[in-house]
Amino acid sequence: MKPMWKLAIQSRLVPGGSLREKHDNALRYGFDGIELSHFPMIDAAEEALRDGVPASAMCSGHRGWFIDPNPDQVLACIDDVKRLLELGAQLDAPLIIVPIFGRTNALPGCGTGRSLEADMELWRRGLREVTEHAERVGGRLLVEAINRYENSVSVTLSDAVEWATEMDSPNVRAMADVFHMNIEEADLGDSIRRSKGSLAYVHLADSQRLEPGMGHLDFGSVFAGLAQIGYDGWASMECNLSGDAEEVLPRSVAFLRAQIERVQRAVPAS
Ligand code: LER
Ligand code: MN
Repeated sequence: MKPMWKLAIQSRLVPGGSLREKHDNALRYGFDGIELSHFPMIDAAEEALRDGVPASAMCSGHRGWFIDPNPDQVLACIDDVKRLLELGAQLDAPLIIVPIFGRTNALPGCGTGRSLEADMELWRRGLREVTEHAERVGGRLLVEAINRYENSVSVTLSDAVEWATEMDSPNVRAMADVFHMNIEEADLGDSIRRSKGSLAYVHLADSQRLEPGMGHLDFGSVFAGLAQIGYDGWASMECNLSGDAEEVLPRSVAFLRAQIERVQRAVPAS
């Protein structure tokens, strides 16, 4: 039976001195591709283009944040995101974005220094600006939801879907990260089913953010949800590794493929 989803892994997790070597090692471990996860991302995207290395997506890696406490860093973020959209259009790889990483109202003294309303308005303005650029250059954006301890603006999958939907653009979609969902969602499969129409990418990790197979996350529920909405995109491992990549990555990809096969047998795709 044809596998429903392509499995990727973040490039930082794969041994290799170049993206080409990382890509080839990832395929040898059983993955279908790599997601770029570098800082600065612009350098990695340029290397991928130069060496003809395909990428499933680019994960942030720009300067600053859309709601950075420092206004200069907000401008730097938008500049880099625009450049990454141009490179992503040539690579055919979407750019994963979040409002900010590591600033949250859920922990004392960790906010941005603005009100939640002001943060939301700044994010809305930035997202609108980069959406218009994406449309001009043919790039794609994925709005990710990350848990309450990492930001306060795009926390649940329905938040990410709402932000993406508000942009009303074929170039902007939502993405799910099951590690964050395991903290924020009551039912992983249900939340995925409700994201139908907007969901365009998935990050995979186990409950403690080690590689899938090492924790108690309900991958059966995740994959059943994806099957039920007829998802046919990438699912990419973003996690920490419990041991040597050569040993743990082939084991984890085999675990994922077994889970997917089980769901594929049980749930007819819609
Ligand atoms: C951060 O926790 C995360 O999940 C990344 O994908 C954010 O870009
Ligand atoms: Mn993620």
